[in-house]
Amino acid sequence: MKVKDKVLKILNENKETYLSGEELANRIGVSRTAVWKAIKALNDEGYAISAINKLGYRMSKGDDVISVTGIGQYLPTNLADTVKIEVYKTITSTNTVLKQKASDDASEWLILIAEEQTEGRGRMNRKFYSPSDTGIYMSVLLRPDCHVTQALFITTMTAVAVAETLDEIFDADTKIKWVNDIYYDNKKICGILTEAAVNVETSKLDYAVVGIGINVKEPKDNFPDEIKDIAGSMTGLELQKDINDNLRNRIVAKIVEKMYDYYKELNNHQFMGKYKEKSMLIGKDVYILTDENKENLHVTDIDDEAGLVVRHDDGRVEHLKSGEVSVRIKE
Ligand code: BT5
Repeated sequence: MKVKDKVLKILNENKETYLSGEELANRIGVSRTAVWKAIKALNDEGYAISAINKLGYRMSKGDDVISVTGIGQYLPTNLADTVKIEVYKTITSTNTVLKQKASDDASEWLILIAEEQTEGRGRMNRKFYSPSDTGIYMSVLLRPDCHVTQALFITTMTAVAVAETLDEIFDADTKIKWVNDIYYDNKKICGILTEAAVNVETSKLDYAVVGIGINVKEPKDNFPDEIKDIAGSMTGLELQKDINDNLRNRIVAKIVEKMYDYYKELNNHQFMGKYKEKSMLIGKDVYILTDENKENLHVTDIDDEAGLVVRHDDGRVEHLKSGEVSVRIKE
């Protein structure tokens, strides 16, 4: 562990308490200058560590800055050597930048995370609103040995990992809306965008970049008008349950841990059982967004290819493919 990590750990364990530079130095076994440098580096990462002459250093309760060090403290030790994380204060789009790094031969499990995106994207170049300090915008680089037709399962395994993480941390019951959205309290709180490069000779994936955008807290300026009716956040729950401390670092670490586990099931899709259990659509009446007549379709299942199985009013059964259609629940 680096000095910086050790300082952060001790301050985290002693929130609201001043610890002198000398005490920190003695506990870690380094010089006071090394402690001072570590504090400076942490402040540069965005931690608000207060320093008062004669009293020392203190971390306030409720600190929630995304940082490599902060995430590292919650990642299982077996992942420490595999996962490489980079955190940015602001970025165009973690997916865009990671795709560039992937083309430049970056290794699997490189993860980019940003506090803010200026060009956050959804599918088909739709905008993903990514304001600073309240969300998590992250992209994970994977290099699975799988056929391009299996790429959709990267999205579904990620949806399960994110939904379960939020459920565990917030003690909530989130729902997965086929195929790439996560809802809480009937509002979209997360979207997933998987982009892949294919080797044309083998039809296998060269890489996949999985982008995850989560509205953890309500944006400071609220959601823009065009999405205010559909977008939501986990706001309130973190305060109610007093879990704001390191909240986003914990969420990121748990998502990565779960993704790592589900990734082992990428070829046998075992996680699809959980995907179905958390489905928001199974059992509901929906219509296809582009259908002017809004024909009533009853969702009966999600099939082995992650298609949505729907029954028309005349009894006909159809398997809808994601990417081709978007559906809405009938009110
Ligand atoms: C998505 O697309 O929801 C995928 C979003 C993926 C975002 C992540 S963030 C990290 C990485 N870097 C990126 O640039 N992207 C990924 P889609 O299903 O097409 O939904 C887009 C629609 O969601 C928009 O047209 C809006 O209606 C709505 N929307 C936009 N911003 C939102 C937000 N913050 N929360 C909820 N809904 C939003």
